[in-house]
Amino acid sequence: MFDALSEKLQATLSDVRGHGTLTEDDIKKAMREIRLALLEADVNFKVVKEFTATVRERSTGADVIGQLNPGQQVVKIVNEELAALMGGASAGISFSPRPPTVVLMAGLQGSGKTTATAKLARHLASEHGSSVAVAACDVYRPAAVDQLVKVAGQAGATVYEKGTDADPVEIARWALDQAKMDGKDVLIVDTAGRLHVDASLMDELVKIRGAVKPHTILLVVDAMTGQDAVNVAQQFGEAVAFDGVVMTKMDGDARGGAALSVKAVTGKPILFSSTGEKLDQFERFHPDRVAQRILGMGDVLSFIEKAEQQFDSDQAKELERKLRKNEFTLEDFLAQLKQIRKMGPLTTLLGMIPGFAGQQLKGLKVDEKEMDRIEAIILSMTPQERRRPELIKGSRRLRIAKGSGVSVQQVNQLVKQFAQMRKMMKSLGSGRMPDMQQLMK
Ligand SMILES: Nc1nc2c(ncn2[C@@H]2O[C@H](COP(=O)(O)OP(=O)(O)O)[C@@H](O)[C@H]2O)c(=O)[nH]1
Ligand SMILES: [Mg+2]
Repeated sequence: MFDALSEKLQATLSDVRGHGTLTEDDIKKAMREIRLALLEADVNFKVVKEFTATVRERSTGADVIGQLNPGQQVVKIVNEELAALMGGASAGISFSPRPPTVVLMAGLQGSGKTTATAKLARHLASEHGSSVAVAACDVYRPAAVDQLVKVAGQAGATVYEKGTDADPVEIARWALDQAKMDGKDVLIVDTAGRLHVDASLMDELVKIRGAVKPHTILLVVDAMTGQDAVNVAQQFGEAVAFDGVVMTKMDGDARGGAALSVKAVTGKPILFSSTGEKLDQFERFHPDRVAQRILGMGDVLSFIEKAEQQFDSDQAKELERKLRKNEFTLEDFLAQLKQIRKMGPLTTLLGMIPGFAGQQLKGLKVDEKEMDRIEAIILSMTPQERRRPELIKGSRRLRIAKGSGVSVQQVNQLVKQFAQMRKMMKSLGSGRMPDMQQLMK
């Protein structure tokens, strides 16, 4: 999949990559080609618009950084934004501290729920060593229970079923009790779909959800249905909030529009992808790897990464020297701020650190607007003022405030905080960065 998109993006970017400088026209042309490629891949048009706007904004003014030319930076930006579009860092299902962890599978008829239930069971058993049971709650089609018994059996999972005469909500509740008694780590609840999202489907799901209190609700959607899959996901999300998507039949989808749009439209990432009917054709979805595969520039991207690391470590050494000698200026501070922001929203970054679950991060919001303001204030200073903030007095303050659209008090505050920070760093006498959170209070 992604073949056509991949080919077009690669052509555009290898064109751009050779450029030592990029004019506005070069960028415009590249963005036009990227927009077309994404639209042809059946990506939601609003998503395309936002994507190209972000890439354009980040690419404009791309400068030579270290060994990287502007064209290479555009490649890097497209790569990063593609990954971000699909959800950034890869996420898995969340396990309950008190087993069994319950996973509820939802989706339309034929989307691949039953198959994905068995595949997920197999995946969790082999990757996490979990003992897995599945519950057969699709009682509307006689063959549905048999199908689950067969595939889940192949996957080595225990199947809890009561045929097709029992009530699905009762089956779910009973299966949870069984799973507890049997000491299962995970219970995956397979449910019935409908041809369309309708009230009775949602009603049943809500009841099953109430009965088993799932830790994760996975929405199974068929990639081959393109934007329909995205619309279905949106409708589902409005009725029954889900945590992540299982994108199935990726093997039959040449374009990739659903995979590229669903996160942006629903806010929920793809957690797993299914690429065939066989049990092992199922894997965790890694947006960054998929983005790299689409761009097909493994070597270029790893060169870019290395050049950047080199640049970062050169910068870090210089910074350390300055800190030791107390030569750290507002200009350096601005460069640091930019460096950090370049890596993406701070909360996302923190979220990638192992051990930081999404929950714990909620109280820890870094105010991006505040960072914008600090940047604006520093940018409104003359280079001399940035180097010697003690010059900033009287009319200079007013000029800076006006230039950056803030109050004189806010300029004062920044200058004061910076002075404190410098003092603090001097006493530390090491290359350690001060606590940004403290600084921004
Ligand atoms: N090619 C392909 N077929 C799939 C994939 N996932 C499911 N299927 C097939 O799609 C059909 C419907 O799947 P099923 O699990 O019964 O869907 P459900 O109605 O949502 O439970 C079956 O024939 C599956 O073998 C996939 O990733 N690739
Ligand atoms: Mg089924």
